[in-house]
Amino acid sequence: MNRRELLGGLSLGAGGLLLSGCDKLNSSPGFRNILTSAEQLHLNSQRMVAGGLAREFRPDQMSPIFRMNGNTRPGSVDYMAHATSNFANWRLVVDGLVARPLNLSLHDLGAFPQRAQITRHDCVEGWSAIGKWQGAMLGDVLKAAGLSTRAKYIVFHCADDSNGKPYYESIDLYDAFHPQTILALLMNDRRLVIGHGAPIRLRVERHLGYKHAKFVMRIEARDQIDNLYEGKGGYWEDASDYAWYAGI
Ligand SMILES: Nc1nc2c(c(=O)[nH]1)N[C@H]1C(S)=C(S)[C@@H](COP(=O)(O)O)O[C@H]1N2
Ligand SMILES: [Mo]
Repeated sequence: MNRRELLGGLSLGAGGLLLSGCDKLNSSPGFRNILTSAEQLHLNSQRMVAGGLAREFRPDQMSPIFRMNGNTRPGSVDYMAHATSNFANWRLVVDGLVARPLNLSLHDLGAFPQRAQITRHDCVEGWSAIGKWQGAMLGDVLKAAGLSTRAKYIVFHCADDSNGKPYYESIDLYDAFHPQTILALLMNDRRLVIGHGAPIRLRVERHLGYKHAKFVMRIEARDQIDNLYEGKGGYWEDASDYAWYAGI
């Protein structure tokens, strides 16, 4: 599929922030349920900060070593087959509340405008690292799929699981259309290695490490997340009461 076919004649903006949609989201009952009142305050104050962009660093500030953390190699037969064939037949599914569900190859994702950013990753376990990430802006992919006005959350379904529970994460539309929210294909100018989430991983800057879903296989647009798995919006949110809005 070339880019023109993919976008179906849509005009893509610059991936601008959905500032006007934000108030609407914050006041909807489903949205409030998922946040504690402290998280809601944190979300509001962080988003009022000018521009709302995460700090970007210079190439000479990149960490010489970037740890791998959490799951570093999904064990499913399906994923292992993709890894063996270097992800040639891998497809990203984009579905749920969209007008045009998509099946995107790595080549298709590479045909979207690419954004590169050097940012700091902060893990709750107490380590940070600065790395360079490049990939398609999630907002552009969602526009290509014709995101429904009913969608409130974007869910990332991953290839790995822990203790039989699939890894997943979710974000709201503000973060989904944030210009620094990308589906990273490259890390430090190379194809993502398996340990860091090959073939693609989410970068949702200004959030803690666990929100940056690795091994993303499917992106689903939903109007609710409290009816998914254990209802907290992510693997760690369900497992350990980690905050859903993990802003930093
Ligand atoms: N699919 C998946 N994504 C994941 C994890 C995981 O175990 N599985 N771990 C998270 C955590 S806690 C962190 S800190 C980062 C680690 O990313 P890295 O391995 O590239 O350092 O990935 C996050 N995304
Ligand atoms: Mo982490």
